[in-house]
Amino acid sequence: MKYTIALAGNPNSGKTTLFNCLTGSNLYVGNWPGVTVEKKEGSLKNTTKEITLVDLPGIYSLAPYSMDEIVSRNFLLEERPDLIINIIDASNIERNLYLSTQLMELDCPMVGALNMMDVVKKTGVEIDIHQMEKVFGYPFVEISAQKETGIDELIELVEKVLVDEHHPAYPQIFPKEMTTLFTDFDHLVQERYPQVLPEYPKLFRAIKLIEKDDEVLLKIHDNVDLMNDISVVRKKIETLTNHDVDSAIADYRYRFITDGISKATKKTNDHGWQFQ
Ligand code: BGO
Repeated sequence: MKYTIALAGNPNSGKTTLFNCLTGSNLYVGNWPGVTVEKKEGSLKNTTKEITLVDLPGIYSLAPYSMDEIVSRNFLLEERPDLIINIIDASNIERNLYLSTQLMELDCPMVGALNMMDVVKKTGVEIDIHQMEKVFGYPFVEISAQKETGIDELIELVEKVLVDEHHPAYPQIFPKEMTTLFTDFDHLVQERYPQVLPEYPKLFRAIKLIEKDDEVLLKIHDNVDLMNDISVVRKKIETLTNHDVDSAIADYRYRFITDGISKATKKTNDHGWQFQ
């Protein structure tokens, strides 16, 4: 059995360093089709399985604002890798987890590689990876790509998740009322517009339609009835949250992250005292 896995993360999270650790020198470098963005892929080393690792361009979100974001997102949506390794700069964990909340909506198995742990440990911050898994719904491993620590554990975890047929559902990021609006809207789309992006993961499709995502709008631009239905649900979100739709969605993502991080991390100060 051959597997394809994607390495996704923010710029400067240590993605290139990790990619080199995981593949060694056996890599193929080309361009993503139609664009001048570099595409790197290689075979995962230290495994008996046939696993190709595809390095996605570094991105902050799955919004289609840059060519890097479009390339990464199209790969994840169209190629549907067997697993995503989400590299997270753990010294900047909240910001990095913003992308992770969007990756969760793709409904693809995922492993979180908490990088820069050499830096984090020096600051006295401890991360409880079991609690992280409980909160975010996928397993994590602590690594330092630069010091090459935790790499074997990461490969072991990747192998384990790849063969695990039971891929648990990701937790709800949004409050109940918002989630209900998203799922009701998704049902409406499936019923009235079954031809609209049927291959997209449901929650991702609902949110991107509601956000009036540029790439998605290009695909449905002349569907006046759908645009009207989108306006109706946007109004409902604005009434519910008292915010515009984009801020409300981003705000809930950050609240979910902040809440999760407060449960899964603690800081030990120089004198050995612990406080949350
Ligand atoms: C420079 N720990 C530490 N401490 N640093 C790391 C780790 C880690 O686990 N992983 C990566 N880095 P990229 P993207 C640099 O290049 O892999 C460092 O964008 C420097 N360069 O070494 O390039 C890594 O692919 C001069 O740092 O990230 C690199 O995601 C002085 O994080 C940087 C200091 O890694 C980004 C650092 C000339």
